[in-house]
Amino acid sequence: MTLADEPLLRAPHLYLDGEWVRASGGGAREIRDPADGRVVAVVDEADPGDAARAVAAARAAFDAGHWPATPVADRAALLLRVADLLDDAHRDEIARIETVDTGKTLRESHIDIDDVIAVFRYYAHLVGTDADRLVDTGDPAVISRVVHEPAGVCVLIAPWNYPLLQMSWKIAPALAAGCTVVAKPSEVTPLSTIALVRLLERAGVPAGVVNLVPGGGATVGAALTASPDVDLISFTGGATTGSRIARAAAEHLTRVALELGGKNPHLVFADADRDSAVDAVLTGAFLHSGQVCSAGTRLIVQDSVADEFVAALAERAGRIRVGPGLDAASETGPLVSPEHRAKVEAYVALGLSEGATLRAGGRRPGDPRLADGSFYLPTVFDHCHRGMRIVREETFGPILTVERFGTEQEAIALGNDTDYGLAAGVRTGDPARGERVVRALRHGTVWLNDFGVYTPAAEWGGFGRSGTGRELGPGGLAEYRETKHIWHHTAPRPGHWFA
Ligand code: TXE
Repeated sequence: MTLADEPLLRAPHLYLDGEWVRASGGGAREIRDPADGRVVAVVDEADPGDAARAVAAARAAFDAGHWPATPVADRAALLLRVADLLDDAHRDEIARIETVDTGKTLRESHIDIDDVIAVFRYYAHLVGTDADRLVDTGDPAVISRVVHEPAGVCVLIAPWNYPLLQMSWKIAPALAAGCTVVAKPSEVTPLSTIALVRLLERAGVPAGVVNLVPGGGATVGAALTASPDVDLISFTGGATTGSRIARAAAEHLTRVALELGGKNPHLVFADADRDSAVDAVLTGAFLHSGQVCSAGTRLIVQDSVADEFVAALAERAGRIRVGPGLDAASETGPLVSPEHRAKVEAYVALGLSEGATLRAGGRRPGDPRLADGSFYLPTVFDHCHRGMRIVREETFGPILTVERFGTEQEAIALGNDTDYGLAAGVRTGDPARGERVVRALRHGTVWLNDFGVYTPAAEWGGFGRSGTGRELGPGGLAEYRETKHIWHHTAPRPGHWFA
Protein backbone atom coordinates (compact mmCIF):
# COMPACT_ATOMS: atom_id res chain seq x y z
CA MET A 1 0.00 0.00 0.00
CA THR A 2 1.26 3.47 -0.81
CA LEU A 3 0.38 6.62 1.02
CA ALA A 4 -1.80 7.51 -1.94
CA ASP A 5 -4.22 4.84 -0.73
CA GLU A 6 -4.64 6.49 2.64
CA PRO A 7 -7.74 8.69 3.00
CA LEU A 8 -5.67 11.58 4.31
CA LEU A 9 -3.94 12.08 1.00
CA ARG A 10 -6.79 11.29 -1.36
CA ALA A 11 -7.88 14.12 -3.62
CA PRO A 12 -9.16 16.78 -3.55
CA HIS A 13 -6.21 18.76 -2.23
CA LEU A 14 -7.18 22.40 -2.68
CA TYR A 15 -8.86 23.96 0.36
CA LEU A 16 -10.81 27.07 -0.64
CA ASP A 17 -13.23 28.90 1.60
CA GLY A 18 -13.72 25.90 3.86
CA GLU A 19 -14.21 23.32 1.07
CA TRP A 20 -11.90 20.65 -0.34
CA VAL A 21 -12.07 21.01 -4.12
CA ARG A 22 -10.30 19.71 -7.22
CA ALA A 23 -7.99 21.94 -9.24
CA SER A 24 -10.22 23.79 -11.69
CA GLY A 25 -7.94 22.98 -14.64
CA GLY A 26 -7.79 19.30 -13.70
CA GLY A 27 -4.03 19.47 -13.14
CA ALA A 28 -2.22 16.91 -10.99
CA ARG A 29 1.40 16.13 -10.08
CA GLU A 30 3.07 12.88 -9.12
CA ILE A 31 4.91 13.02 -5.81
CA ARG A 32 7.87 10.67 -5.58
CA ASP A 33 9.81 9.22 -2.68
CA PRO A 34 13.40 10.46 -3.18
CA ALA A 35 14.69 7.20 -1.66
CA ASP A 36 13.52 5.02 -4.55
CA GLY A 37 11.69 7.19 -7.06
CA ARG A 38 8.33 5.44 -6.56
CA VAL A 39 5.14 7.51 -6.85
CA VAL A 40 3.63 7.90 -3.36
CA ALA A 41 0.80 10.30 -4.17
CA VAL A 42 -0.82 12.22 -7.01
CA VAL A 43 -1.64 15.71 -5.84
CA ASP A 44 -4.03 18.21 -7.41
CA GLU A 45 -2.16 21.05 -9.04
CA ALA A 46 -3.82 24.45 -8.73
CA ASP A 47 -3.61 27.09 -11.45
CA PRO A 48 -3.63 30.92 -11.36
CA GLY A 49 -7.44 30.94 -11.35
CA ASP A 50 -7.48 28.78 -8.22
CA ALA A 51 -4.89 31.10 -6.68
CA ALA A 52 -7.18 34.07 -7.34
CA ARG A 53 -10.11 32.22 -5.72
CA ALA A 54 -7.98 31.44 -2.67
CA VAL A 55 -6.98 35.09 -2.28
CA ALA A 56 -10.60 36.17 -2.71
CA ALA A 57 -11.70 33.74 0.01
CA ALA A 58 -9.00 34.94 2.40
CA ARG A 59 -9.83 38.58 1.57
CA ALA A 60 -13.53 38.09 2.20
CA ALA A 61 -12.89 36.26 5.47
CA PHE A 62 -10.58 39.00 6.67
CA ASP A 63 -12.79 41.89 5.56
CA ALA A 64 -15.86 40.32 7.17
CA GLY A 65 -13.95 40.89 10.38
CA HIS A 66 -14.98 37.82 12.39
CA TRP A 67 -11.54 36.19 12.60
CA PRO A 68 -9.57 39.40 13.29
CA ALA A 69 -12.15 40.21 15.99
CA THR A 70 -12.18 36.70 17.48
CA PRO A 71 -10.98 37.00 21.08
CA VAL A 72 -7.32 36.25 21.48
CA ALA A 73 -8.13 33.43 23.90
CA ASP A 74 -10.22 31.68 21.23
CA ARG A 75 -7.53 32.06 18.56
CA ALA A 76 -4.99 30.69 21.03
CA ALA A 77 -7.31 27.78 21.84
CA LEU A 78 -7.47 26.84 18.15
CA LEU A 79 -3.66 26.75 17.96
CA LEU A 80 -3.55 24.55 21.06
CA ARG A 81 -6.09 22.15 19.55
CA VAL A 82 -3.89 21.79 16.45
CA ALA A 83 -0.85 21.12 18.65
CA ASP A 84 -2.81 18.53 20.64
CA LEU A 85 -4.11 16.77 17.51
CA LEU A 86 -0.54 16.52 16.22
CA ASP A 87 0.86 15.42 19.54
CA ASP A 88 -1.81 12.90 20.55
CA ALA A 89 -2.81 11.21 17.32
CA HIS A 90 -0.90 12.26 14.22
CA ARG A 91 2.76 12.65 15.15
CA ASP A 92 3.94 9.34 13.69
CA GLU A 93 1.68 9.43 10.67
CA ILE A 94 2.76 12.91 9.59
CA ALA A 95 6.42 12.19 10.35
CA ARG A 96 6.15 9.23 7.97
CA ILE A 97 4.53 11.42 5.33
CA GLU A 98 7.35 13.96 5.70
CA THR A 99 9.97 11.25 5.30
CA VAL A 100 8.56 9.75 2.10
CA ASP A 101 8.06 13.25 0.70
CA THR A 102 11.44 14.81 1.54
CA GLY A 103 13.71 11.79 2.02
CA LYS A 104 14.85 12.87 5.50
CA THR A 105 15.20 10.21 8.18
CA LEU A 106 12.22 9.37 10.34
CA ARG A 107 14.18 10.57 13.36
CA GLU A 108 14.57 14.01 11.74
CA SER A 109 10.89 14.08 10.77
CA HIS A 110 9.88 13.38 14.35
CA ILE A 111 12.09 16.25 15.51
CA ASP A 112 10.41 18.50 12.93
CA ILE A 113 6.90 17.55 14.09
CA ASP A 114 7.87 18.15 17.72
CA ASP A 115 9.15 21.58 16.69
CA VAL A 116 5.86 22.29 14.89
CA ILE A 117 3.89 21.33 18.02
CA ALA A 118 6.13 23.58 20.13
CA VAL A 119 5.68 26.51 17.72
CA PHE A 120 1.86 26.26 17.78
CA ARG A 121 1.94 26.16 21.59
CA TYR A 122 4.43 29.02 21.81
CA TYR A 123 2.32 31.39 19.71
CA ALA A 124 -0.86 30.37 21.56
CA HIS A 125 0.88 31.43 24.75
CA LEU A 126 2.58 34.55 23.39
CA VAL A 127 -0.49 36.10 21.82
CA GLY A 128 -2.39 35.66 25.08
CA THR A 129 0.20 37.47 27.16
CA ASP A 130 0.87 40.34 24.82
CA ALA A 131 -0.48 43.73 26.01
CA ASP A 132 -1.12 47.12 24.41
CA ARG A 133 1.28 49.95 25.39
CA LEU A 134 0.17 53.15 27.05
CA VAL A 135 2.09 56.29 26.12
CA ASP A 136 2.45 59.24 28.51
CA THR A 137 1.72 62.39 26.48
CA GLY A 138 1.86 64.73 29.48
CA ASP A 139 -1.80 65.67 28.93
CA PRO A 140 -4.09 63.96 31.47
CA ALA A 141 -7.05 64.45 29.10
CA VAL A 142 -5.41 62.24 26.46
CA ILE A 143 -5.30 58.45 26.43
CA SER A 144 -2.57 57.47 24.00
CA ARG A 145 -2.00 53.80 23.31
CA VAL A 146 -0.22 51.61 20.81
CA VAL A 147 -2.18 48.53 19.74
CA HIS A 148 -1.47 45.66 17.37
CA GLU A 149 -3.79 44.60 14.61
CA PRO A 150 -3.52 41.77 12.08
CA ALA A 151 -1.62 42.55 8.88
CA GLY A 152 -4.47 41.15 6.75
CA VAL A 153 -4.37 38.56 3.98
CA CYS A 154 -1.07 36.67 4.03
CA VAL A 155 0.42 34.52 1.28
CA LEU A 156 2.70 31.89 2.80
CA ILE A 157 5.14 30.16 0.44
CA ALA A 158 7.31 27.33 1.76
CA PRO A 159 10.23 25.29 0.39
CA TRP A 160 10.83 21.53 0.21
CA ASN A 161 13.56 20.94 2.79
CA TYR A 162 11.45 21.53 5.93
CA PRO A 163 7.95 21.62 4.41
CA LEU A 164 5.79 21.37 7.53
CA LEU A 165 8.14 23.17 9.88
CA GLN A 166 8.63 26.20 7.61
CA MET A 167 4.91 26.45 6.87
CA SER A 168 4.11 26.22 10.60
CA TRP A 169 6.56 29.00 11.46
CA LYS A 170 4.29 31.13 9.25
CA ILE A 171 0.76 29.75 9.84
CA ALA A 172 0.92 29.70 13.65
CA PRO A 173 1.87 33.38 14.18
CA ALA A 174 -0.35 34.52 11.28
CA LEU A 175 -3.43 32.89 12.83
CA ALA A 176 -2.44 34.04 16.31
CA ALA A 177 -2.27 37.61 15.00
CA GLY A 178 -5.75 37.36 13.43
CA CYS A 179 -4.67 37.19 9.78
CA THR A 180 -6.22 35.04 7.08
CA VAL A 181 -3.87 33.02 4.90
CA VAL A 182 -3.27 31.35 1.57
CA ALA A 183 -0.68 28.60 1.93
CA LYS A 184 1.38 27.36 -1.00
CA PRO A 185 3.70 24.48 -0.17
CA SER A 186 6.52 23.50 -2.49
CA GLU A 187 5.22 21.54 -5.45
CA VAL A 188 7.91 18.96 -4.66
CA THR A 189 6.72 18.29 -1.07
CA PRO A 190 3.05 19.27 -0.54
CA LEU A 191 1.89 16.23 1.48
CA SER A 192 2.49 17.26 5.10
CA THR A 193 0.94 20.71 4.51
CA ILE A 194 -2.21 19.06 3.15
CA ALA A 195 -2.26 16.94 6.31
CA LEU A 196 -1.80 20.03 8.49
CA VAL A 197 -4.68 21.89 6.82
CA ARG A 198 -6.89 18.85 7.47
CA LEU A 199 -5.97 19.13 11.16
CA LEU A 200 -6.68 22.87 11.15
CA GLU A 201 -10.10 22.10 9.69
CA ARG A 202 -10.74 19.51 12.42
CA ALA A 203 -9.57 21.98 15.04
CA GLY A 204 -12.34 24.32 13.86
CA VAL A 205 -10.67 27.00 11.76
CA PRO A 206 -13.48 29.08 10.19
CA ALA A 207 -14.10 28.95 6.43
CA GLY A 208 -11.83 31.25 4.42
CA VAL A 209 -9.32 31.81 7.22
CA VAL A 210 -6.93 29.14 5.91
CA ASN A 211 -6.78 28.35 2.20
CA LEU A 212 -4.46 25.89 0.48
CA VAL A 213 -3.30 25.89 -3.14
CA PRO A 214 -0.72 23.22 -3.99
CA GLY A 215 0.95 24.09 -7.28
CA GLY A 216 3.96 25.37 -9.16
CA GLY A 217 6.01 28.42 -8.28
CA ALA A 218 5.95 30.06 -11.70
CA THR A 219 2.16 29.60 -11.96
CA VAL A 220 0.41 29.61 -8.58
CA GLY A 221 3.26 31.27 -6.65
CA ALA A 222 3.62 34.07 -9.19
CA ALA A 223 -0.16 34.65 -9.29
CA LEU A 224 -0.35 34.87 -5.50
CA THR A 225 2.54 37.30 -5.17
CA ALA A 226 1.27 39.55 -7.96
CA SER A 227 -2.18 39.94 -6.40
CA PRO A 228 -3.17 43.46 -5.31
CA ASP A 229 -5.48 41.92 -2.69
CA VAL A 230 -2.66 40.48 -0.60
CA ASP A 231 -1.27 42.44 2.37
CA LEU A 232 1.79 40.36 3.21
CA ILE A 233 3.94 37.70 1.55
CA SER A 234 6.09 35.46 3.71
CA PHE A 235 8.49 33.35 1.68
CA THR A 236 11.18 30.80 2.47
CA GLY A 237 13.27 29.49 -0.40
CA GLY A 238 16.10 30.33 -2.75
CA ALA A 239 17.60 33.81 -3.12
CA THR A 240 16.78 34.08 -6.84
CA THR A 241 13.11 33.32 -6.21
CA GLY A 242 13.19 35.66 -3.22
CA SER A 243 14.27 38.63 -5.30
CA ARG A 244 11.68 37.76 -7.96
CA ILE A 245 8.99 37.82 -5.25
CA ALA A 246 10.30 41.11 -3.84
CA ARG A 247 10.00 42.64 -7.32
CA ALA A 248 6.44 41.34 -7.71
CA ALA A 249 5.54 42.67 -4.26
CA ALA A 250 6.99 46.10 -5.09
CA GLU A 251 4.30 46.61 -7.74
CA HIS A 252 1.60 46.97 -5.07
CA LEU A 253 3.95 47.79 -2.17
CA THR A 254 2.95 44.53 -0.52
CA ARG A 255 4.88 43.78 2.67
CA VAL A 256 7.39 40.93 2.30
CA ALA A 257 9.31 38.73 4.70
CA LEU A 258 12.03 36.62 3.08
CA GLU A 259 14.13 33.75 4.43
CA LEU A 260 16.59 32.94 1.68
CA GLY A 261 19.13 30.47 2.97
CA GLY A 262 22.81 30.95 3.59
CA LYS A 263 26.41 29.92 3.17
CA ASN A 264 27.19 29.52 6.80
CA PRO A 265 30.70 29.63 8.28
CA HIS A 266 31.77 27.42 11.16
CA LEU A 267 34.90 28.89 12.82
CA VAL A 268 37.08 26.45 14.76
CA PHE A 269 39.93 27.82 16.90
CA ALA A 270 42.89 25.69 17.92
CA ASP A 271 41.86 25.90 21.59
CA ALA A 272 38.46 24.24 20.96
CA ASP A 273 37.75 20.77 22.29
CA ARG A 274 38.59 18.72 19.21
CA ASP A 275 36.17 15.81 19.45
CA SER A 276 33.10 17.93 20.10
CA ALA A 277 34.16 20.39 17.37
CA VAL A 278 34.61 17.63 14.78
CA ASP A 279 31.26 16.20 15.77
CA ALA A 280 29.49 19.58 15.52
CA VAL A 281 31.04 20.43 12.15
CA LEU A 282 30.04 17.02 10.80
CA THR A 283 26.44 17.32 11.98
CA GLY A 284 26.19 20.96 10.93
CA ALA A 285 27.29 20.17 7.38
CA PHE A 286 25.68 16.79 6.69
CA LEU A 287 22.39 16.68 8.60
CA HIS A 288 19.57 16.17 6.05
CA SER A 289 22.36 15.76 3.48
CA GLY A 290 23.16 19.47 3.71
CA GLN A 291 19.69 20.58 2.55
CA VAL A 292 19.39 22.99 5.43
CA CYS A 293 19.36 26.78 5.10
CA SER A 294 21.59 27.06 8.17
CA ALA A 295 23.92 24.18 7.25
CA GLY A 296 27.50 24.92 8.32
CA THR A 297 29.01 24.19 4.95
CA ARG A 298 32.10 26.43 5.30
CA LEU A 299 34.60 25.10 7.83
CA ILE A 300 37.11 27.84 8.72
CA VAL A 301 39.75 26.22 10.91
CA GLN A 302 42.91 27.58 12.55
CA ASP A 303 45.91 26.44 10.54
CA SER A 304 47.89 25.04 13.50
CA VAL A 305 45.30 22.24 13.94
CA ALA A 306 43.83 22.14 10.44
CA ASP A 307 45.52 19.01 9.03
CA GLU A 308 44.68 16.88 12.03
CA PHE A 309 41.12 18.31 12.21
CA VAL A 310 40.33 17.72 8.54
CA ALA A 311 41.71 14.18 8.69
CA ALA A 312 39.41 13.34 11.61
CA LEU A 313 36.48 15.01 9.90
CA ALA A 314 37.01 13.23 6.57
CA GLU A 315 37.31 9.90 8.35
CA ARG A 316 33.97 10.42 10.12
CA ALA A 317 32.28 11.79 6.98
CA GLY A 318 33.28 8.61 5.17
CA ARG A 319 31.51 6.54 7.83
CA ILE A 320 28.12 8.31 7.68
CA ARG A 321 25.44 5.77 6.81
CA VAL A 322 23.48 7.09 3.83
CA GLY A 323 20.19 5.31 3.14
CA PRO A 324 16.39 5.48 2.93
CA GLY A 325 14.80 7.68 5.57
CA LEU A 326 12.39 4.94 6.65
CA ASP A 327 15.31 2.59 7.41
CA ALA A 328 16.26 3.05 11.07
CA ALA A 329 19.90 2.28 10.21
CA SER A 330 20.20 5.35 7.95
CA GLU A 331 21.92 8.39 9.44
CA THR A 332 21.04 10.67 6.53
CA GLY A 333 18.70 10.30 3.56
CA PRO A 334 18.78 11.10 -0.15
CA LEU A 335 18.66 14.49 -1.83
CA VAL A 336 15.14 15.66 -2.59
CA SER A 337 15.10 14.85 -6.32
CA PRO A 338 17.27 13.67 -9.21
CA GLU A 339 17.27 17.27 -10.51
CA HIS A 340 18.63 18.57 -7.22
CA ARG A 341 21.29 15.86 -7.11
CA ALA A 342 22.38 16.88 -10.61
CA LYS A 343 22.88 20.42 -9.28
CA VAL A 344 24.96 19.12 -6.37
CA GLU A 345 27.04 16.96 -8.71
CA ALA A 346 27.70 19.98 -10.89
CA TYR A 347 29.02 21.80 -7.81
CA VAL A 348 31.35 18.89 -6.99
CA ALA A 349 32.70 18.95 -10.55
CA LEU A 350 33.12 22.71 -10.21
CA GLY A 351 35.03 22.31 -6.93
CA LEU A 352 37.45 19.88 -8.54
CA SER A 353 37.96 22.17 -11.53
CA GLU A 354 38.56 25.10 -9.16
CA GLY A 355 41.42 23.16 -7.56
CA ALA A 356 39.92 22.02 -4.23
CA THR A 357 41.30 18.80 -2.72
CA LEU A 358 38.69 16.03 -2.36
CA ARG A 359 39.03 14.38 1.06
CA ALA A 360 35.77 12.40 1.27
CA GLY A 361 32.76 11.51 -0.90
CA GLY A 362 32.56 13.22 -4.25
CA ARG A 363 30.33 10.50 -5.72
CA ARG A 364 27.08 8.55 -5.40
CA PRO A 365 27.10 5.57 -3.02
CA GLY A 366 28.06 2.27 -4.66
CA ASP A 367 25.38 0.20 -2.88
CA PRO A 368 23.08 -1.15 -5.65
CA ARG A 369 20.11 -1.03 -3.24
CA LEU A 370 20.33 2.76 -3.37
CA ALA A 371 20.54 2.98 -7.16
CA ASP A 372 16.96 4.22 -7.68
CA GLY A 373 17.20 7.00 -5.07
CA SER A 374 18.79 10.46 -5.26
CA PHE A 375 21.61 9.60 -2.87
CA TYR A 376 24.96 11.37 -2.65
CA LEU A 377 27.86 10.80 -0.28
CA PRO A 378 29.01 13.39 2.28
CA THR A 379 31.78 15.30 0.54
CA VAL A 380 34.72 17.19 2.05
CA PHE A 381 36.82 19.62 0.00
CA ASP A 382 40.07 20.82 1.57
CA HIS A 383 42.32 23.76 0.59
CA CYS A 384 39.48 26.01 -0.49
CA HIS A 385 39.51 29.80 -0.68
CA ARG A 386 37.11 32.70 -1.11
CA GLY A 387 37.78 32.92 -4.83
CA MET A 388 35.99 29.61 -5.40
CA ARG A 389 32.31 29.45 -6.29
CA ILE A 390 31.84 26.34 -4.10
CA VAL A 391 32.83 28.53 -1.14
CA ARG A 392 30.62 31.48 -2.09
CA GLU A 393 27.44 29.81 -3.41
CA GLU A 394 24.80 27.83 -1.56
CA THR A 395 25.14 24.27 -2.91
CA PHE A 396 22.32 22.96 -0.69
CA GLY A 397 23.88 19.52 -0.65
CA PRO A 398 26.35 17.44 1.38
CA ILE A 399 29.40 19.49 0.44
CA LEU A 400 31.72 20.90 3.11
CA THR A 401 34.54 23.25 2.10
CA VAL A 402 37.58 23.91 4.30
CA GLU A 403 39.41 27.24 4.59
CA ARG A 404 42.22 28.02 7.03
CA PHE A 405 43.09 31.07 9.11
CA GLY A 406 45.91 32.28 11.32
CA THR A 407 44.60 35.03 13.61
CA GLU A 408 41.29 35.86 15.24
CA GLN A 409 40.91 38.89 12.96
CA GLU A 410 41.38 36.72 9.89
CA ALA A 411 38.76 34.27 11.17
CA ILE A 412 36.22 37.09 11.65
CA ALA A 413 37.01 38.59 8.26
CA LEU A 414 36.50 35.22 6.54
CA GLY A 415 33.31 34.53 8.50
CA ASN A 416 31.87 37.85 7.37
CA ASP A 417 33.12 37.56 3.79
CA THR A 418 29.83 36.27 2.37
CA ASP A 419 26.85 37.79 0.62
CA TYR A 420 24.62 35.83 2.99
CA GLY A 421 24.26 36.18 6.76
CA LEU A 422 21.88 33.59 8.14
CA ALA A 423 23.91 31.66 10.70
CA ALA A 424 27.45 31.00 11.91
CA GLY A 425 29.18 28.81 14.48
CA VAL A 426 32.24 29.43 16.65
CA ARG A 427 34.22 26.79 18.58
CA THR A 428 36.76 27.92 21.14
CA GLY A 429 37.86 27.03 24.64
CA ASP A 430 38.33 30.72 25.49
CA PRO A 431 34.99 32.34 26.55
CA ALA A 432 36.33 35.88 26.17
CA ARG A 433 37.43 35.21 22.62
CA GLY A 434 34.13 33.52 21.97
CA GLU A 435 32.17 36.60 23.05
CA ARG A 436 34.38 38.92 20.94
CA VAL A 437 33.94 36.80 17.85
CA VAL A 438 30.17 36.21 18.10
CA ARG A 439 29.61 39.95 18.45
CA ALA A 440 31.78 40.67 15.41
CA LEU A 441 30.02 38.20 13.11
CA ARG A 442 27.29 39.65 10.87
CA HIS A 443 24.80 36.76 10.92
CA GLY A 444 21.24 36.39 12.22
CA THR A 445 22.06 33.46 14.51
CA VAL A 446 25.50 32.71 15.96
CA TRP A 447 26.17 29.55 17.97
CA LEU A 448 29.10 29.46 20.37
CA ASN A 449 30.24 25.89 21.12
CA ASP A 450 27.01 24.51 19.69
CA PHE A 451 25.47 24.37 16.23
CA GLY A 452 22.09 24.15 14.52
CA VAL A 453 19.86 24.44 17.60
CA TYR A 454 17.03 26.94 17.97
CA THR A 455 13.98 27.57 20.10
CA PRO A 456 10.52 28.87 19.12
CA ALA A 457 11.02 31.78 21.54
CA ALA A 458 14.11 33.26 19.78
CA GLU A 459 14.01 35.09 16.45
CA TRP A 460 15.30 33.42 13.30
CA GLY A 461 16.32 35.24 10.10
CA GLY A 462 19.20 36.65 8.16
CA PHE A 463 21.43 39.60 7.50
CA GLY A 464 22.44 40.51 3.94
CA ARG A 465 21.18 38.32 1.11
CA SER A 466 19.75 35.82 3.60
CA GLY A 467 16.60 37.91 3.63
CA THR A 468 14.48 40.39 5.49
CA GLY A 469 12.33 40.04 8.57
CA ARG A 470 12.32 37.46 11.33
CA GLU A 471 10.43 34.27 12.12
CA LEU A 472 9.88 32.75 15.58
CA GLY A 473 9.96 34.71 18.83
CA PRO A 474 8.01 37.92 19.41
CA GLY A 475 9.53 39.28 16.17
CA GLY A 476 7.88 36.44 14.28
CA LEU A 477 4.48 37.56 15.59
CA ALA A 478 5.24 41.21 14.80
CA GLU A 479 5.69 40.23 11.12
CA TYR A 480 1.96 39.50 10.95
CA ARG A 481 0.80 42.67 12.63
CA GLU A 482 0.26 46.30 11.92
CA THR A 483 0.99 48.77 14.70
CA LYS A 484 -1.62 51.41 15.37
CA HIS A 485 -1.33 54.46 17.61
CA ILE A 486 -4.67 55.54 19.07
CA TRP A 487 -4.86 59.09 20.42
CA HIS A 488 -8.04 59.59 22.39
CA HIS A 489 -8.83 63.11 23.66
CA THR A 490 -11.34 62.65 26.45
CA ALA A 491 -12.28 66.36 26.74
CA PRO A 492 -12.28 67.85 23.22
CA ARG A 493 -12.36 71.65 22.83
CA PRO A 494 -11.50 74.05 19.96
CA GLY A 495 -7.75 74.48 19.45
CA HIS A 496 -8.12 77.86 17.59
CA TRP A 497 -5.09 77.26 15.34
CA PHE A 498 -6.94 79.38 12.73
CA ALA A 499 -8.58 82.53 13.87
O1 TXE B 1 13.50 26.77 -4.50
P1 TXE B 1 12.53 27.99 -4.79
P2 TXE B 1 14.12 25.69 -5.46
C1 TXE B 1 17.79 27.25 -2.19
C2 TXE B 1 18.75 26.11 -2.50
C3 TXE B 1 18.13 25.52 -3.71
C4 TXE B 1 17.65 26.77 -4.41
C5 TXE B 1 16.55 26.56 -5.41
O2 TXE B 1 20.02 26.60 -2.79
O3 TXE B 1 19.04 24.80 -4.48
O4 TXE B 1 17.17 27.57 -3.39
O5 TXE B 1 15.59 25.69 -4.88
C6 TXE B 1 8.04 28.79 -4.87
N1 TXE B 1 6.76 33.16 -7.27
N2 TXE B 1 16.80 26.91 -1.21
O6 TXE B 1 14.15 26.11 -6.88
O7 TXE B 1 12.33 28.21 -6.25
C7 TXE B 1 8.19 27.30 -5.06
O8 TXE B 1 7.05 26.76 -5.72
C8 TXE B 1 6.31 32.65 -6.11
C9 TXE B 1 16.99 27.49 0.08
O9 TXE B 1 13.43 24.44 -5.17
O10 TXE B 1 13.02 29.11 -3.98
C10 TXE B 1 8.37 26.84 -3.64
O11 TXE B 1 7.11 26.78 -2.98
N3 TXE B 1 6.75 31.48 -5.60
C11 TXE B 1 15.85 27.30 0.95
C12 TXE B 1 9.19 27.97 -3.03
O12 TXE B 1 9.00 29.10 -3.88
C13 TXE B 1 7.67 30.80 -6.29
C14 TXE B 1 14.98 26.15 0.80
C15 TXE B 1 10.68 27.68 -2.93
O13 TXE B 1 11.16 27.40 -4.21
C16 TXE B 1 8.17 31.28 -7.51
C17 TXE B 1 14.85 25.72 -0.56
C18 TXE B 1 7.67 32.51 -8.00
N4 TXE B 1 8.09 33.07 -9.15
C19 TXE B 1 15.77 26.08 -1.50
N5 TXE B 1 9.09 30.40 -7.98
C20 TXE B 1 15.94 27.81 2.36
N6 TXE B 1 16.00 29.12 2.55
O14 TXE B 1 15.92 27.03 3.29
C21 TXE B 1 9.15 29.39 -7.07
N7 TXE B 1 8.28 29.62 -6.06
